[in-house]
Amino acid sequence: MTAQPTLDLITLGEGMVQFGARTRGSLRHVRTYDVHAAGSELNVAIGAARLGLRVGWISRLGADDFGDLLLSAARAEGVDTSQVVRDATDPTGIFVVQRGYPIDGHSSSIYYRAGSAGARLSVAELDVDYLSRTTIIHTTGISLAVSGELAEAAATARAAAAAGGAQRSFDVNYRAKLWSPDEARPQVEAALASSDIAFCSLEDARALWGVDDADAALELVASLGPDHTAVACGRDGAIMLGPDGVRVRAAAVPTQVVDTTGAGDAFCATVLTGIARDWPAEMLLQRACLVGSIVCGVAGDNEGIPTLDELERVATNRWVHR
Ligand code: KDG
Repeated sequence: MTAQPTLDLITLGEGMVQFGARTRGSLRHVRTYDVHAAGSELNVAIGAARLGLRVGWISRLGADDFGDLLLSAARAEGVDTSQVVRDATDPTGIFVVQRGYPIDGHSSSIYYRAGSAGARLSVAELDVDYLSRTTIIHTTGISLAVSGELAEAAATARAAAAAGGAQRSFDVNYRAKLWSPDEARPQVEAALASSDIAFCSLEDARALWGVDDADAALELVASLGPDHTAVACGRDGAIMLGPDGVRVRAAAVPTQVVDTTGAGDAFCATVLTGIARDWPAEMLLQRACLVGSIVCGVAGDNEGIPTLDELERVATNRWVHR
């Protein structure tokens, strides 16, 4: 007998605490920080849960206060954390966001994640039965870059979920601070080739394949095999190709940008929610761009992701201000 899926989505990857500088400028001179729960795959888990999916997050955290912070953040959103392992030895990873310096309008992430608990997720810690009970599994290129152990765990988890009938989702999420384009390209291409749903920002396509045009990026990624391919282009919106071969486009929603970190994850969370809930393609992409832009207007990676009810009220002009 085939077990019925009990989750709509599982994400797997390292959670991190973000220290976001409150002021612009070099970190040498920053004295105050806001603290946020972050990490790409945790952001996607939180976002999709807020949008109404049943979500599980697989990860490893230090047995420290920052690990408690991330666990509480996931649980507060209703994300199932039964598969999060605590590590008594290694710490939870953190990163610091420097703003508007030295390039106006741009943030830089400074990682303190070497030797973190999250990098040590091993195949032996995966529960195959849990993995076989989801409709979608989502991982990113960050896990491929962080450690061989985490990369292997991600690949094994994807295969186990697929064996149970899940769709495999992958976001390229290229991080130049973690590996070079030449190191990343073959691994990213292999992951895309074994994915049903693929995400690649135009920025990532430029870094990995030197592609400058959104349609060319979409065609390149789609040619590797996924049924659904989405390319997010920041202020220029997004395009998506579905299994029916139809290409849809959506414009970005102008916003006063506070912090773009996490916008790509919010976009992914919305697309995955739309796929899980069978939203029509155009509506799905418009909603994903809208959520991405709302997140850009709020500090933190995932705090700006709306609930499904909020999203619908904004998208259909039914938001009541007072
Ligand atoms: O997408 C946002 C992430 O980049 C951030 O939360 C930190 O996971 C992170 C990473 O590895 O860059």
